[in-house]
Parts: sequence; C-alpha cells; structure tokens
Amino acid sequence: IQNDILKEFMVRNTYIYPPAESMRIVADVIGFCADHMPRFNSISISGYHMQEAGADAVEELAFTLADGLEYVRAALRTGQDVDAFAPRLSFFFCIGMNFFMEVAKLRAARILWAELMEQFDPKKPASSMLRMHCQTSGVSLQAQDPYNNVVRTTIEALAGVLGGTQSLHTNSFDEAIALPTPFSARIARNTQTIIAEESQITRTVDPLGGSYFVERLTADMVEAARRLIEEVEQLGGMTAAIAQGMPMRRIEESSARRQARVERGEDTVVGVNKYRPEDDGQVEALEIDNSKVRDAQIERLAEVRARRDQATVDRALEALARVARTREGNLLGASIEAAERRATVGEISDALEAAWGRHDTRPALVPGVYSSAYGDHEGFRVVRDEIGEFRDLEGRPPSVFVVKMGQDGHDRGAKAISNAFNDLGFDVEMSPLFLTPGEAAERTGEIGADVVGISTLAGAHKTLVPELMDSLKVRGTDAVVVCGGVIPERDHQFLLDCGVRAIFGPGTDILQAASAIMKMIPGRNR
Ligand code: B12
Repeated sequence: IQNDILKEFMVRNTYIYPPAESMRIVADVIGFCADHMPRFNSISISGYHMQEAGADAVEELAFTLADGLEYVRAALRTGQDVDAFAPRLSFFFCIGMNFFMEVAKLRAARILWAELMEQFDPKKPASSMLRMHCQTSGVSLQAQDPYNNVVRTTIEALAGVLGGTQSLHTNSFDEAIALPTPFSARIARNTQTIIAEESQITRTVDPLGGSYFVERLTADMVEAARRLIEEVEQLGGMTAAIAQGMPMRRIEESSARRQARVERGEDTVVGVNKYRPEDDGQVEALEIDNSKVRDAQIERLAEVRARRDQATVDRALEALARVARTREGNLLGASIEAAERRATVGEISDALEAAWGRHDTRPALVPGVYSSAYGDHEGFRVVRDEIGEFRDLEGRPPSVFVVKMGQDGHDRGAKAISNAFNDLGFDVEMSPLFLTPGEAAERTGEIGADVVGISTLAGAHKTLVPELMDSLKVRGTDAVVVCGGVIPERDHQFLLDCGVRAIFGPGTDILQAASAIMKMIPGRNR
C-alpha cells in the first residue's frame, strides 16, 4: 500500500491534510493491516520519489530509513506491538545509472535497517529484515534518441537485481515522451523476464558480496547515511525535519548540482549533451483524450450514485468523520465501511477534510543553489549580463511567473527553472501547485509578469494551455507565454497555434532557455 505520506510532503506533492492527521492515517492503515490483513504490505516506505526529485544516493537512503523510523514510532504510539507490524513494512528504492553505487545502496539499506530496529527490541528476526521493491529511474530516461533508454533501463535493472531487490519495476523507453504504449511496455516487461529467465543471475544471493570495491562502497554508504540519519534525529525526527524544510533543501541542492553538471558537460548523458544524433527519430507516443476520460468517469460516478442508498452512505460518512474528530476507531476500517456502501473516494476524502482542514503550502525559492552549482561558468555570466542590460535599460528586472496547473505534482523542473532564473537576475514568482487556468491568469495580471512559463508534465497541456490563453486574453494581459515539461512533439504545433511562443522539453539547457526567453520580452526602451 503506498501509505508513505512523509515523502509526499517532501517530494511527491500529493497530500490533503496537515502532517499530524496524515501520520494518523498511516498508523491506522498499518494497524488495520496487522489486525485484519496480515499478509498485506501495510506501507511502502519510499526513496524512489526522492531520487527522482533530485536526491543523491546517500540522501535517498538516509531520508527513507529516517521516514521508516518515524512510521515505526507512530505505529507504536497507537499501542501496536512491534512484531505485529514490522515484518510487513516494505521499502521502495530508485535505481539510477550509477551502477555500483546503487548496488551498494541496497546492501547498505539492509545493514542499517537491522541496526536501527534494535532500539525497538523486536523478538522476530523478520521485524528487522528490510524487504524492498525497486523501480528503475524515470528521470535518467531521455526524450532525445529514446531507444537508448532500453539500454539504460537494462543496466539499472541489473543493479537492482545484483543489489538483491525482492521485486522490480522497469520503465518504458518512451518515459520522457508520454505514458507507455503496449509496445514500449512489452519491451520494459521483457527486460525483466530476460534477466530473470535467461541470464541466470538471479540464482545467486548477493553475487557481488566480497568484491573489495563493492564492500568498501557499501561501508562508506552505511557510514554517510548513518551520519545523515543522526542529523535528522537531532532535529527531532523526520516530521520535524520536513517542517523545517531540511530534506527538501538538500534534495533541491543535489538536483541543481546535477542540472549544472549535465549542462556543463561534466556528467555525460548520451544523445543529450554528447553524441547527439542529427535526428532523434520519432517514436509512436500514446495519446489520451482527457475529455473522454473525464466524461466516462463522470458517467460511472452518476451510475454509482443513482444505484446506492444515499441514507446509508450519509451515515457511513458521518461515522468516518466522527472517527476522524474523536480519534476513536480506525480510519481505514471506517473508510472501508463507507466504500462498501458506495461512497466515492472524493466523498471519503471530503469527510476527512471537513474534520481536519487542508494543508496548504507555498513554494519558496532557494537563492544561490543554481549559481553556486554553476560556479564561474562563462555561459552563466553571459546570460546574467544580458539580463543586467535589460534591467539597466528598463529600470527593473524582467519578470517571470512559473506556473503549475491542474493535477500535476511534478515540480522538479519548475523549481530548477525558477531557482536558476532567479539566480540569473529575473524577478521570479513560482506558483503553488494545482492552479486553475483562471487563477494563473489572474495572478499573472496582478504581478504584471513579462513571461508566463508553464511547466506541464501530466499530459493535460492540450486542455489547460488553451484555457489559460483565453483567460489571459479576457484580462487583457499580453505576457509572453512559453511552455516546458513533457509535451510530445505532435502537440507542439497545437500549442504554438494557441499563442505559445516556445516549447522547452526534457533535456532543455536552462541557460539557453533563459537567453531565448530574454529575446522574446519586448521592453519599452529596448
Ligand atoms: C521525476 C518524475 C516524477 C517524480 C516527481 C518529483 C518532483 N517533485 O518533481 C515522482 C516520482 C514523484 C513522480 C510521480 C508521478 N509521475 Co512522474 N515523472 C517524472 C519524470 C521521470 C521526470 C520529470 C523530471 O523531473 N525531470 C527533470 C526535470 C529537471 O525536467 P523537466 O521537468 O522536464 O524540466 C526541464 C524541461 O522540460 C524544461 N522545463 C520544464 N518546465 C519548464 C518551465 C519553463 C518556464 C521553461 C522555460 C522550461 C521548463 O526545462 C527543465 C530543465 O531541463 C517524468 C518522465 C521524464 N523522464 O520526463 C515522469 C512523468 C512526468 N510522470 C508521470 C506520471 C504518470 C507520474 C505519476 C502519476 C505516477 C504515479 N502513478 O504515481 C506520479 C504523479 C505525482 C503527482 N503528484 O503529480 C508521467 C506523466 C504522463 C503524461 N505526461 O502523460 C511521466 C511523463 C512518465 C511516463 N511516461 O509515464 N514523477
């Protein structure tokens, strides 16, 4: 069960309720599973999302295990016995391209978890055994020369298997383009079956154990992660560390360093910053009609609502809200009761929100992250001077509003752009997540932004962008609009026809994007 809320607050961005109430959901799910569904893995404690958001291997390992400690403590506080739930805690790691580092990370995870669990005095050996699922990295996969991604995923899958993962997910080669097609999903699946059934490498437990290099790397990883976990503990544990913004800041710094290393050519990405083919070659990309999906879902909801007994639904939702308010009873048990009476996920979520309210967060810029990662690079200075010229001429810096709209929690790209543009001298505002196009247009008018930079990765650009353009027009705003994120090439012309001036997809060099955008801003005196 993907019941790990701390990584949502940190990097995945799908949360509704405040942290304390959210932690209660986690503990109640663990408790309900221990009592009624003992063979379910009651939580998947995830580092995957951290690496995908930019964390390095030590950060991913340390923050994940520190999250695990927090969940054990939350479950113990509800009176559960450690041996009743700990064997069913499950972990989830990301496997990137740094092959031996990833093998060492998985080996270090098992050593550290057994060590960390000692403080809870478990009696069953299974309570201290770290079991994991691994997924190959999505962010390592590129839109450029996309068949290279089959090779990347194979290398990553091998690291997962040699590191001893219990289960594995392999991504499709069209990861940076759209949701997978049946063909790309088959290749991803077959990457696993070939490893599992042809290569014979799964026959040996820990086959790299004893290699000097791997043992050294594992020991170093244990040491470095132990230090970082200790740092988190000093802050009062992961919930407190997240409230203070510590893990997010570290991850953002690592993300900025990686972006700068790729742009400076220090980290090779084949087909992106080295060995660029003349033609990337188009691959078939899955197309989904958002309106059709929405209409079909609304129809199904209407059918369910028409067939159910509303009075029993209302009673079940009231009972759930009471459990939420009084802390008596189990939240998952009460939610299952409501679902069995055909309450919808939306209604169940609303019942909890009525009791607890909504957790609202505002994104903050992290000044200096990008410029220090970039160092004294010539290209960085050139773009900064270009922006300085604008400021001197116009008496103000050029302003950019970086916008996230719709159900899209991907903010790594938006943050990378916002922090980099800010360090380059733009006046940047980063929107909160999940704006409607109307809200985005209104805020653009309020701040008088020169540029609206839409960052869109969830496949809703063909719905949200035209709506934003209309709303901007209605308000008489003439800001330059550009888009970035995962936008299949076949949709580019559609967006350009809507009035979008440029599209910056995955693999965009930020300095080049900043320079291109500068040239689009009219300015009174330029
Ligand atoms: C990292 C990632 C995640 C991370 C996000 C972490 C975070 N905090 O951002 C995690 C693991 C949490 C995640 C979760 C999910 N993801 Co995801 N994710 C990705 C991934 C692998 C990389 C995106 C990324 O961060 N790249 C690195 C940044 C730096 O690049 P970027 O955003 O592209 O930005 C660059 C350019 O695009 C451009 N740019 C971007 N914005 C802007 C704005 C301006 C103004 C400018 C000038 C330029 C610009 O410049 C940037 C620098 O180069 C993509 C696939 C891919 N390889 O692109 C899938 C992808 C976006 N995810 C996808 C999905 C489905 C999901 C989930 C729904 C999966 C699930 N079922 O749980 C969830 C949704 C979470 C949510 N709350 O919305 C799909 C979306 C499908 C679609 N578009 O049709 C994708 C495309 C993968 C796929 N093919 O299936 N994901």
